[in-house]
Amino acid sequence: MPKDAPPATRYTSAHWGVREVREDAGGVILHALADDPCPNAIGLDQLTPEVQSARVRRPAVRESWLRHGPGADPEKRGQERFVEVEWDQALDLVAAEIDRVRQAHGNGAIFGGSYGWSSAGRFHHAQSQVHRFLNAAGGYVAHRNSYSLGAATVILPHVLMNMHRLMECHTDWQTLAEDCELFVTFGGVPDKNAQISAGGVRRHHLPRALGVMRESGTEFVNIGPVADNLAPETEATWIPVRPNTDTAFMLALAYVLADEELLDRAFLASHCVGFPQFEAYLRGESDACPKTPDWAAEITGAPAETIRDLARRMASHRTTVNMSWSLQRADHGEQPCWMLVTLAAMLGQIGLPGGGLGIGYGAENLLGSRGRRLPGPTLSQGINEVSDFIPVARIADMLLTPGGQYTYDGTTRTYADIRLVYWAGGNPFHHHQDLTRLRRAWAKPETIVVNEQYWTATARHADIVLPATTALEREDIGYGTLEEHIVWMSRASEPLAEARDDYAIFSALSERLGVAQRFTEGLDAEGWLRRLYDESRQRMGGEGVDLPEFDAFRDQGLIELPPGNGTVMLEDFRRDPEAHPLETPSGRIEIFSDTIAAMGLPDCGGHPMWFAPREWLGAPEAQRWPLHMLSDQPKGKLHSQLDHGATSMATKLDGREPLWMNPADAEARGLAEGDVVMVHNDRGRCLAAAMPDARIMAGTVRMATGSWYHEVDGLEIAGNPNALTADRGASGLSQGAVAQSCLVEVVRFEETAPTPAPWSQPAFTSA
Ligand SMILES: Nc1nc2c(c(=O)[nH]1)N[C@H]1C(S)=C(S)[C@@H](COP(=O)(O)OP(=O)(O)OC[C@H]3O[C@@H](n4cnc5c(=O)[nH]c(N)nc54)[C@H](O)[C@@H]3O)O[C@H]1N2
Ligand SMILES: Nc1nc2c(c(=O)[nH]1)N[C@H]1C(S)=C(S)[C@@H](COP(=O)(O)OP(=O)(O)OC[C@H]3O[C@@H](n4cnc5c(=O)[nH]c(N)nc54)[C@H](O)[C@@H]3O)O[C@H]1N2
Ligand SMILES: [Mo]
Repeated sequence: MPKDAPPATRYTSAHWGVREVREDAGGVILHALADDPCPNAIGLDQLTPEVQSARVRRPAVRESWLRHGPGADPEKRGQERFVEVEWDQALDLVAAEIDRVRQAHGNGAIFGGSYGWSSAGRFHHAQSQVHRFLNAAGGYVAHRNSYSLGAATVILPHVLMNMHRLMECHTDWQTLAEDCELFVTFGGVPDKNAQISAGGVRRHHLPRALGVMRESGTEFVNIGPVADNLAPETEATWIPVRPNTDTAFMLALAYVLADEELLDRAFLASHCVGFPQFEAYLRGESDACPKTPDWAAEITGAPAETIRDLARRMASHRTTVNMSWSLQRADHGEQPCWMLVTLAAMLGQIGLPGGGLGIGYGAENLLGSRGRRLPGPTLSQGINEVSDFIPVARIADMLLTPGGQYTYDGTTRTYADIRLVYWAGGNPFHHHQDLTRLRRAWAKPETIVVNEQYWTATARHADIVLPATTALEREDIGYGTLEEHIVWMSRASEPLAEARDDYAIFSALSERLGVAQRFTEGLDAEGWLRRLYDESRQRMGGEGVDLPEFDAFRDQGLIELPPGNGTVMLEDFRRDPEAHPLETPSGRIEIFSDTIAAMGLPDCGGHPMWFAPREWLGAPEAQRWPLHMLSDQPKGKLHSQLDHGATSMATKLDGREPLWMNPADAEARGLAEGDVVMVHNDRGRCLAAAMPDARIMAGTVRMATGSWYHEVDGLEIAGNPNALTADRGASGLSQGAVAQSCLVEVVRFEETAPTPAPWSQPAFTSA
């Protein structure tokens, strides 16, 4: 570098964006990248005193646990005081407890599933770190799948393809702008959600990509209970339908295609299996119920004529059909995925530019990106000697019913008897459904250890809390699939108080457990960063992408990776299904699946079907709980992260989460904007601020997830929708989470509303 060159720009990265790190007299300031077409402000507030004030500063142990040992007064978790202790004492306690449990009960009594998004860096990724550590220590009960895609991940490999591969092969935005005439989406294309990609976003594509599509002539139709999830630039037509009834709507579209012979029978014969069985169901030959538009109108609330017109338009245009991931986070969540694939197959445009399907355009920035799929850096988690796992959202069932049986993807499984839970990089008291039930389940294990940066509800409900550094306090490598960059994440600030890297914490524990070599392989953090980078550099070299050497990379900071040439989903398969078969048993799209039919499940059959959700506006319970509550992803943050920062707080009313509702529903309850309301059902009660808005259909209310759970005498006061949601599996196939199937009632809160204050330090006492 020449002597007078200005210092190189420094960067950091988070799931919501790559940031420039600048320093002035006032300290470190984070900036969005100047050439990001749709920058956001998430996390720019991370170093503010409000945010830092909720940090875990020192290792802490719950008072009873410290005095009386494992299993002491577990029902007091979340209410008791903590005692701050020295690092050595905390590490000794955790190591001894892991050792006790594995000696007495085996590693199969340790739940290390530890779901959560953690931070963006590829090395200091807490979930990978805790899994690698527990593997080194003999293994743990793991989790499968995600809260994001619980049902889709299980159904799609049977009928189309693996969900991860599907995410990466979505037809890109530019191709859609060139070739898509009609974009029909169930659940919008929410630009609030595309702010995120796992690993970090370099350039945010929405809503510009949608604007370009519109300018190029694409017409948009948005089907679903809310209209504000598709950018105004699209000038979309909104067809309101009741929550969780999309499958019925799609079935009726399919009925019209079949009835008016608007379907592509040649494609169904050459590229699919099982259409005849499905057609018999569609026409009502197998169940005496033809899935006509009139039938669907009753269920969805959309006029039959609207459905008929749309089906005809879809058949006569180059059409992409899309659904948001939220549709499958519901009772029978497999069905909308399977039905969407079936509908696209009937239109016969799969594999054509601008035609076919999308599962989750808008859910993350990477969907529709032109980035190339490249071998980025990954930390190996090692080998788990315990083969046991749960579908991720079955955690409370497992803790409450050890030895209990359940079905999953064609197998019958038994819940383990868990004595120790270790969590790092996730917030179950944000992400799990029915938090009152989770609290009961959480009182079962003898010990709960949590590594956290902040005093979240999960940290407060632990026995031992170890303070973790944030991504800003360590060096790392940022990389996200299809994001077109790899970035050296500089240390922007020193670790707060006594916080340590998860890697340092697990290194110290592995030392105490005699497995240091297996965990660290003799490397410090920098050694690992060099290794991960060098491995990725070599693999990228094999793909014709030349990366600089490690030291040059570190100096340079941000490296652009070459974009791809555009993608058309399943182009090869369309051209030659023999040469490019799918990974399904038949190699074709399975509209009927022998595999699934053979499972004999009451709640998922051999082809897509309409099953009434267990909770929805058509259920008898809707007499008592007349509003369907959707709980979607928050605009001003990622999940619960930085809930107390200025960007997130700006989305609230007086520190309370808004509850969006139709003006007619508000008026019927005498509510005006900002009124404090109580949202309630048999499972729980929580406070929110009324927000009347005509872009949500009558009968539906919507509240974002992410407010830190703050419960006072059975009332959640910050506005966490998981105080109300139901904790049950989507079906016996996937056992996915069903956050979006939830009935509630809303009333004005007549008492003085307590001020939410979950973002503070817990009560401490001395030993
Ligand atoms: N009702 C309802 N509930 C939902 C959903 C919904 O639609 N409706 N959506 C679901 C979905 S899709 C998801 S993915 C989940 C998300 O749920 P989570 O992924 O659990 O949510 P986060 O808030 O991102 O939790 C990450 C936690 O890790 C901590 N953390 C970050 N970096 C580090 C680190 O380096 N080390 C350590 N030790 N900790 C760190 C953060 O402080 C934070 O507490 O929520 C689910 N819950
Ligand atoms: N800013 C931000 N972005 C995020 C996240 C975040 O926390 N913050 N989380 C990320 C994660 S982990 C995930 S998994 C994705 C999730 O992506 P999605 O699951 O797609 O996101 P949601 O916001 O839950 O829902 C999308 C839209 O679907 C609507 N909807 C809900 N139920 C129904 C229904 O039954 N029918 C129809 N037609 N529409 C329905 C919702 O009201 C919402 O407008 O988002 C990612 N993006
Ligand atoms: Mo997710």
